[in-house]
Amino acid sequence: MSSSVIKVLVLSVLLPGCVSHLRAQAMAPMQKPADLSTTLTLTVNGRSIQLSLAELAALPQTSVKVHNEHTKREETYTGVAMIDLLPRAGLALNPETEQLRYHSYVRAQGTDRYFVLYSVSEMDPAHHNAQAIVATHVDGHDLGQDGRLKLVSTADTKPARWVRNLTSLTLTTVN
Ligand SMILES: Nc1nc2c(c(=O)[nH]1)N[C@H]1C(S)=C(S)[C@@H](COP(=O)(O)O)O[C@H]1N2
Ligand SMILES: [Mo]
Repeated sequence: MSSSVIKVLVLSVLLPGCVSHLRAQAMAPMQKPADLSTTLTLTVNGRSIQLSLAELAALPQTSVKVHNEHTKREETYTGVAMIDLLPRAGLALNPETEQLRYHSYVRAQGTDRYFVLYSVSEMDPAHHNAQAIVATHVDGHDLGQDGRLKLVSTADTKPARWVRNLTSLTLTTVN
């Protein structure tokens, strides 16, 4: 047998294996668990504070009942309302800041850098028929695989703006 025929034979045996191996890797990437969020960095127009889990637990707690469209289950999340966190970073909720709040949005990011946006108005039950909370518990227990902190909101029809392992909330005012 010529060497080129042998090469073709060897390749025809090896290649399909390599290709199917690569395809399997592409279809089922190794799921490394996300880093746990253990503090929340809250930034309002450049001014940052850090809140530990203990500090969050000491703040007034809010519970929301939501339908999880993925699990098709009703879930009750408990934690701190996002709107209640803003005064802690220097943004008082008073008539003087009302216009500024209408012009502001919050970028909520997880440890895996997944992020979503909320306008401040839609996290304020005084303006919008919904709540957005930084949850630490679901149905009376910790959040399990979702981490220590999870952003959950009540008005969305899909959980895409719920952020697991929430690590930062960054408010920006648009001029
Ligand atoms: N940190 C983080 N949160 C995330 C995501 C993500 O990739 N990272 N995906 C979002 C999307 S697109 C959806 S649909 C839901 C999925 O949540 P589940 O896998 O718990 O159903 O989580 C959201 N929160
Ligand atoms: Mo999603």
